[in-house]
This record gives sequence, structure tokens and C-alpha cells, in this order.
Amino acid sequence: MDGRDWKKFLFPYEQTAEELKIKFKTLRAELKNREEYSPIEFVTGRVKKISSILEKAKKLNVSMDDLETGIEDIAGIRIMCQFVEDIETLRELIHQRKDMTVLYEKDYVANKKESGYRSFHIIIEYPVQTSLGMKKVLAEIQLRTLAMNFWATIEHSLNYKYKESMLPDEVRIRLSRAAEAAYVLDQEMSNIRGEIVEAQKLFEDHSSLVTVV
Ligand code: 0O2
Repeated sequence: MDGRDWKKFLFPYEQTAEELKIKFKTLRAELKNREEYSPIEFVTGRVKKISSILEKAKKLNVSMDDLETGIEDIAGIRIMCQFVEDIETLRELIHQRKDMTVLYEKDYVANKKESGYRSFHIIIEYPVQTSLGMKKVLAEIQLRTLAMNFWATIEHSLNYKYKESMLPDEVRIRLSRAAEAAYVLDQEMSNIRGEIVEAQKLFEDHSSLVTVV
């Protein structure tokens, strides 16, 4: 270890991930409560593991004194949505917010990564209120459809399994085909979006009637 008090260092990032999760979960609940369409399906969040922070710092050549500015995803949340169009809606909502500032974006939806990975990343600056006063921390918001998330979760676990060694060719080729299939799935769902949203609305109305009775 490098003598750093990691617990103290990571605390504002934990607070940031928690607060961001709550804010977007609340946004979903509020929209549902008003019987409006929610571009948010579910939200997850995490603080990067110390080993991942160190690995990324090494990869990006970031010194130990510059972790706060050099590693932008120490705190991160993921917002999953049903349709690709929801990503743009969420993007606009995030830009409009006064409690966070968008620094820049990485569009891996329009420009998928070589691995086949697709998601929209937004790097924000978030003012977190600590016992020592306000501290601005960097955080990453990943926006993805359910299909993109399915693919990324599977690919992440396969890469974890094979770690240093290369993915076997067959697995790599199948993963690439699966990425294509997820892309087509998103397109097909977008084509019948209106129909799906209407059906879900009817279903929710019916379910709430059943619950009341
Ligand atoms: P953790 O701690 O496990 O969540 P990179 O070169 O990927 O490190 P890049 O391209 O600048 O960095 O991406 P960025 O915006 O820093 O985001 C990195 C995070 O995006 C990753 O976190 C993943 O959550 C996700 N990601 C990026 N590329 C891929 C990919 O090819 N497959 C999958 N499944 N996820 C990806 P970490 O690094 O996994 O950190």
C-alpha cells in the first residue's frame, strides 16, 4: 500500500455515488407517480475498487497525487433504459440539472468500442457536501439500454474470467455477434416503441386497479 488513507479518500466518492443513485431513482418514482413515461428503468452505482483505481492510474500514467482529477470514474452510476431514444432524453435532463455540471461526454452508442461495447458516458462535476465543507468530485454517469447492459455485463464477466490471457477466438467471435444482435434488438424495439409504451401504460393502469380492489 502507498500509505494513503483510502477510507478517507473514498468517502466523498461513496457519498456521491449514493446521492446520484437516490436522485435518479427519485426522478423515476416521481415520473411514475405523475403517470408519465420514465426514461429510467433502473439505476445502479458503485465506487471503483482500489485495485481498479491503481490499475487505471498505471494505464493512464496518472500519478498518485492526481487521482482526483486523473481518474474520472472513481464514483459512477449506471442508468438503464428501455429504448435507445431514452438515452438522449436522459442526456438532456442531465444537462438541464443545476446540481451537477457536465464536463464532457463519450458516445460509445454512435461509436461502439472495438470490443462491441455500447453506452453513453457523461463525465460530471458534482458538489458533495462533506463535514469539512463542499467538495467538487468527478463522477461518471453511464446511460445504456437493457440490451446494451445485458451484453456489457456478460462481456465484463468473461473478461474477468480470462483476465490477462486473451479471450478464446470462438468466444470473441460469438461476443461480437451477440453485440450485433443486441444492436438489432434495440432497433427493433425502437420501431415498435409507441406500441410497447401504450401497452405498458394499459398494464400499469390495470395492475393499480387490481391492487386497489
Ligand atoms: P469498474 O471499476 O470495473 O467499473 P477504459 O479504457 O475502458 O478503462 P474509457 O474507454 O475511457 O476507459 O472508458 P471510461 O469512460 O473511462 O469507462 C470505463 C468504464 O466503462 C468501465 O469501467 C466499464 O464500466 C465501461 N466499459 C468501457 N469499455 C468497456 C468494454 O469494452 N466492456 C465492458 N463490459 N465495459 C466497458 P471499468 O474499467 O470496468 O471499471
